[in-house]
Amino acid sequence: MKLAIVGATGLVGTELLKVLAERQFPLTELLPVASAKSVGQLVEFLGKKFPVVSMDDAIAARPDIAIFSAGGSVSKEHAPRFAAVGTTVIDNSSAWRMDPTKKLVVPELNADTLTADDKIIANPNCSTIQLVVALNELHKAYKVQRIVVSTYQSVTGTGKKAVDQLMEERAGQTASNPAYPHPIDLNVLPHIDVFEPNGYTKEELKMVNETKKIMGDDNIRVTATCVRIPVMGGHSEAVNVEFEKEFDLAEVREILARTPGVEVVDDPSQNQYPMPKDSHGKDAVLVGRLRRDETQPRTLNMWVVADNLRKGAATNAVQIAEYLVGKLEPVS
Ligand code: 11C
Repeated sequence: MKLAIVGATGLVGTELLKVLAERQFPLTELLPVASAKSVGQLVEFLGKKFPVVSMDDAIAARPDIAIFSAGGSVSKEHAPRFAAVGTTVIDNSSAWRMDPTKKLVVPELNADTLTADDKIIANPNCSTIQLVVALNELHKAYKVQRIVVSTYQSVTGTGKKAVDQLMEERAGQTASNPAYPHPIDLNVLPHIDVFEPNGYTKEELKMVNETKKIMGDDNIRVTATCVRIPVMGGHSEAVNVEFEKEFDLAEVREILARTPGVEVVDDPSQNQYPMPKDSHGKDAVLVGRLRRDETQPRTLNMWVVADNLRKGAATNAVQIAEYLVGKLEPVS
């Protein structure tokens, strides 16, 4: 596989290189792509140095797969250019997710819908991915009717500028180039992405719409409040989920214990529950604090944590690429 990484020098791009190396992805050639000012800079992969190339040079090289993590406008402009030369694009931005002609893929749920004709494949938002991985097998058993989710999201979801803001504020300085409209250290911002006319943020609407698309059920009702917290890596979610069928809590634990991509961490007697610091570098979605919502029937409360740069972005994209290995015709 000849592979291009668009946005190779960003936080997700760097994590992508780590995940590809760890999982021994069958690479024959690596084409790191970044903005014009980074062209020629060297990117290290498995002990070797690879020069960053321009978008045009990467397209001319006709890679088999291009993984994009460079924002929506870059994807909108350049993903179709890769697709036109036969490259399969796996896109981490929100550009194509709700396009009805594009698949929105979390491999544990729906990789089997992919065909060699899918030339632009959308990778969901990080906070959606961990939610649907946790709910997938429970949905099969009890059918999800309604989800109320509140998120506690790490600054790494915003990118390097936000990481710098947090670190500068923590060092007692005023951030030189802040990512947020308010301080983030010692603070909590109920504001992720831009506000829409209905009062929700785009991040909240992503959780609503992407969840229904990935789970293949428009009848699932989802409402979300997305919040940024001063945490360095790992998104957390308080999830209240109402099912159509009655459930048994012990059975819920058993189902989660065998759900692909999930690790149950739930022993309150030992203060064991998922925490973002324990998710770092892991691909699993950690689930705990399992308990009934005692205010209404057939409703479960749980706490879901994942490394947003891994399963929320890089690992999910690499899993999609792995699924495609052996299924794509070589491009050149
Ligand atoms: C965050 N979830 O934590 C966002 C980052 O639509 O891919 C990813 C944004 C997206 O800020």
